[in-house]
Amino acid sequence: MGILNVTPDSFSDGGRHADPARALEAAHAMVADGADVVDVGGESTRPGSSPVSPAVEQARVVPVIRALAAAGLRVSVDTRNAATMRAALDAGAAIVNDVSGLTFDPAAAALVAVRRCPVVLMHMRGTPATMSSLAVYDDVAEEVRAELAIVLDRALAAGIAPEAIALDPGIGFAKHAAHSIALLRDLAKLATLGRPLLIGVSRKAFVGQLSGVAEPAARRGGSLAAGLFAVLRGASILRVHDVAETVHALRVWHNLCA
Ligand code: HH2
Repeated sequence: MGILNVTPDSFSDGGRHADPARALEAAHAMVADGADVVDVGGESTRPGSSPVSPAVEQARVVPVIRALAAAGLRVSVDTRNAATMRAALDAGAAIVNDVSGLTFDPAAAALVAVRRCPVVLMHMRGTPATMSSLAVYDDVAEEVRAELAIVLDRALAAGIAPEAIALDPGIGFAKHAAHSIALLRDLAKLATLGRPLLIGVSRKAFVGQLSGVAEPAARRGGSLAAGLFAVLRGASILRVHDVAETVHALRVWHNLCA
């Protein structure tokens, strides 16, 4: 899954794809490089970020999604807002990716159930503005597993088919670096929930901390190492900025493992 943030303020690629023509070019390049899905987001959810209105979010993502879908690309929409999910699906998005696990907007779960689209349910606590203060765990893998199980049950109760759901522990969301590291080491615990796991480690703070690289865009090597480690521990989908490098690394990895 290639990341396409159509935002002015995302933590590593903010402002790069604000112009729709550049966004389309970047998305086509990701697919040519081997991405199966392009994840389009119009709201930064980095720690401490402020929310944008669904209207602003839609003005950013809908034209881009419409153009990408018309060109035959498989698009997911990265949003917490049901109105944006609806507008994105109407514009041709195929997948919903919600960092709140369909808990932020009370209308979201029913919408996804009715539209029968695949959905990524991610774990977080609070909102991007409050989540850092909620990163308190005794056993992070156990607690994230238990909280994701509740999110999964709610989605199933809303009528979403189990086979439409992928789960994501939310690396960096209400997790300090030590929590993200412990979660990746213990990813097998989340696999017991019985759904495919999506992991987003790309350029995140713990990668910077472990590699000693402060600038997010320069964390490519560390991101590749963390992504391969996540696959080794059971991840099925990697959400990444650097598609070509990730695809090359995965090809070498799979061939060596074969
Ligand atoms: N991470 C980000 C955004 N959306 N969705 C899923 N499922 N998993 C993630 O780990 C995830 C996500 C944050 O990264 P990014 O989009 O690069 O930055 P920003 O939120 O600043 O736009």
